[in-house]
Amino acid sequence: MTEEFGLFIGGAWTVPPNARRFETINPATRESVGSFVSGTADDVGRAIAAAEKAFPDWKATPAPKRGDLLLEAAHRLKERKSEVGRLVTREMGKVIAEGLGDVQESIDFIEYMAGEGRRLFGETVPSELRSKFCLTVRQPKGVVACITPWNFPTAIPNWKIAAALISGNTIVFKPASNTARCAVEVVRIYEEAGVPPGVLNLVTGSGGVVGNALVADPRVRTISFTGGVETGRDVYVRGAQGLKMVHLELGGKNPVILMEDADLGLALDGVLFGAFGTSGQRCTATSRLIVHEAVYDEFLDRLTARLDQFTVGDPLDPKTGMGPVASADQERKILEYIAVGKQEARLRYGGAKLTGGAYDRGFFIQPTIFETKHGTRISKEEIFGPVLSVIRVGSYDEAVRVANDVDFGLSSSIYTRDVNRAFRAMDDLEAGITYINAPTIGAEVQLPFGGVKNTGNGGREAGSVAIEEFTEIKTVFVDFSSRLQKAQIEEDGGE
Ligand code: TXE
Repeated sequence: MTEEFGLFIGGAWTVPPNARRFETINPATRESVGSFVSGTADDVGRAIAAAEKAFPDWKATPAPKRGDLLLEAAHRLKERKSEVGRLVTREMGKVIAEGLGDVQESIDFIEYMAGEGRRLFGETVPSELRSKFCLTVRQPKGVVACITPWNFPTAIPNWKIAAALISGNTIVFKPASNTARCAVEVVRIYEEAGVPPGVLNLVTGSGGVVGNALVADPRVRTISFTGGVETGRDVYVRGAQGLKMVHLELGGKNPVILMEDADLGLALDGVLFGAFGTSGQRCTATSRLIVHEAVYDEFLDRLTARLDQFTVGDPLDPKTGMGPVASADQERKILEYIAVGKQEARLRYGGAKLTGGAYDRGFFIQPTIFETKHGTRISKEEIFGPVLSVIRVGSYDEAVRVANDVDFGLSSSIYTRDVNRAFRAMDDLEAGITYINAPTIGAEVQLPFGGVKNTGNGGREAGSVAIEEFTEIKTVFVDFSSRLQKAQIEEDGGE
């Protein structure tokens, strides 16, 4: 019997009359995980109204007290880490070590943001006039919408929710439909921690209905969105009609550059983890390997030999290297790209859906490597699956040219022992994140996360800057001279 879940509006789990439902499934087995309400525009309206009602009191709650609530949430999540980590793996398909990592990232970020409650720094700035004091304070924006994808089903929602809450906003949270059960658990943690009614609301349902209603409603001032480029662009354009702040975290086509002087053993571990961790379904996944010709053949031989040892299968088994991809849609899209790759490039490894036995129940694809020239579709478009494009280059300059010649700029990496070259790469790579001698994945919550070009529109999540997305800066002038003083205008009226 599939467990049924409602919407969380105004502090209560509710099921609207005549609600339509959808189910999520385990992508390794197709077993049902839970049944959820397909929210309507009406439900979104009620959630926004609840958030609006809760806002004044939450705004007035001292930020350190808001921080206490976050600490309590982090504490509860810590106690339930293994249970929630297993749920992430069951509903999304990433291997259990990564499912637990997803939850740990949530815990780390919630704790980090709790501390922000005792900072939320403004500035004091000198005035050009006597007896005048100038400062800035941060204020919340009001009702914010958090729209999230399925690839980090607890971490990405928590990146948004914890930053929005500590800043004093109230929230309507709309998760990706195929990880709705994880979203329920995220909300329950805050509920158990004592979040006041209406401060955090959850409306499950489709992007077309729930997402659109959130974007269209004038009461929502800020939209924080992580997902695909096309959806993000659409949300941005429609949000602009209402002059909303729209914060976007979109795709990547992240390169590892491997120079001739690199530690190849180190790079081997990094590329395997970067390309095939989470079945390649991370926005920072290593999807291009740009290799100097001097080490090209040796490295590829070693890489494919390592893949022969790699197990694809049950993500709950700790020995499994790679689980299924997240959904039937993901499987179809990735297999389409593999078919394109077979036309335009040389298939070096994998390249097929895994079938037979337990594989037939889920969405399993072989780790896949193509050798390709730069410029093919598979070398430039985001595939979001376990597919690595390898490109041969003759020099550092060529490697950087190739690395930068894509529409995205999220993460990047170079393996080299030459310190000068490493520092040059920090400057030269067009990306929001550059790793030296480490793969393109591995964000830490205390550092900003985001990218350039089509990866977003300039904002950053995580780190101390996470609150910028969710706060307005108010400038305050205090004139204690007891007379009218005029900035920029001479006292005697002269020039
Ligand atoms: O994302 P979508 P999907 C990429 C990746 C993937 C593709 C599609 O390439 O294959 O995007 O994934 C909600 N108004 N990334 O379908 O559609 C939707 O319900 C408002 C990269 O999951 O962008 C979900 O909650 N919201 C990315 C969220 O938007 C709408 C991570 C994201 O859905 C909406 C995930 C609308 N009109 C996917 N339509 C990364 N790089 O991290 C949908 N949504």
